[in-house]
Amino acid sequence: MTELLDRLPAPSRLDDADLSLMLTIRAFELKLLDLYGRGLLHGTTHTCLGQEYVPVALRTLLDPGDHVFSNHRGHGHYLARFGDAEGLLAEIMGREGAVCGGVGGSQHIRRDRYLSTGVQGESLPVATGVALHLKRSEPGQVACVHVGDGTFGEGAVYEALNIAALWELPLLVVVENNGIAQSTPASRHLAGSIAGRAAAFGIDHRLIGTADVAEIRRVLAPLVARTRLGVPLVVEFATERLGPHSKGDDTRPADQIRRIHENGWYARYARRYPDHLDRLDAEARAYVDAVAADVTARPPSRWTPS
Ligand SMILES: Cc1ncc(C[n+]2csc(CCOP(=O)(O)OP(=O)(O)O)c2C)c(N)n1
Repeated sequence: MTELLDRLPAPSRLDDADLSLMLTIRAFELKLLDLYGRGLLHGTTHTCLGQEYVPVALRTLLDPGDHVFSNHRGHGHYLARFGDAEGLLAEIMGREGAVCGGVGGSQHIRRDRYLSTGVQGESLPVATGVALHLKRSEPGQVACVHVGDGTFGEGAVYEALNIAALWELPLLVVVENNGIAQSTPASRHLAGSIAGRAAAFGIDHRLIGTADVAEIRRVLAPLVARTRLGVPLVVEFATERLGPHSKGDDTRPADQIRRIHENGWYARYARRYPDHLDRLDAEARAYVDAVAADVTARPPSRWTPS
């Protein structure tokens, strides 16, 4: 996968809003690991370091009437949808202002048409049901669901794909294939391919091997427009997980991680547009520092079951 990314041409220049969002997501995730390291966070968390561009690229292809189903690695999905770093950090830290009163934490967030879950494979059937509802009641809207390559081993995924194809549902399945599931490389858990599995249900599949946001949008725009008409789609991003699975549990050799760093969107962009990256990165980090200082000082969140 690294080799695939390595052969790509230099990225095209991002507009400020996209780059700023990608850098804010990265700064947010780095801040979480820092807070954990200092004993200020509890439970677990899974960062999307390296994969930030996926929800940012999709952002302009989705509209507020679409549903987004996220997974355990969902902070970037949330921030790309709402841009609400305060509410998310407060949720993760269990502080006042938390999106879900602090009971959802890192992995279980519901807001408007956004839902995340830490249960692998749970979201596909739920998103399929919502896609059926959308087809009947709000034609033109899609249900977009993010899953990892490891989650493609869950049986529920196939029941959902079967129904989505059979009933021609507006379901957009985004597979963030980072080549590893916790500590198991895809070569050890995935027989065949994601493309082959989609094909088995007659579902169209696209492999995205670039982190270039403009290029991703160019390729996906017509396909997402078609999904809105009831043609389900599996989009597989050949991506890389830069950080550990959760906090300190990276089983990969150091030189592999170094290569992922060097080939990732951040390093590529920094080499091509150093001034643009430095300016917006400094702003993103300062913003996240301020959010963290503010949220850390807040009292615990309260939640009353209704
Ligand atoms: C039903 C279920 N089984 C196991 C787990 C534990 N678990 C959490 S993340 C994960 C690996 C997921 O891998 P993948 O889908 O490739 O996503 P990635 O972590 O690479 O983003 C596992 C096994 C879980 N959360 N839910």
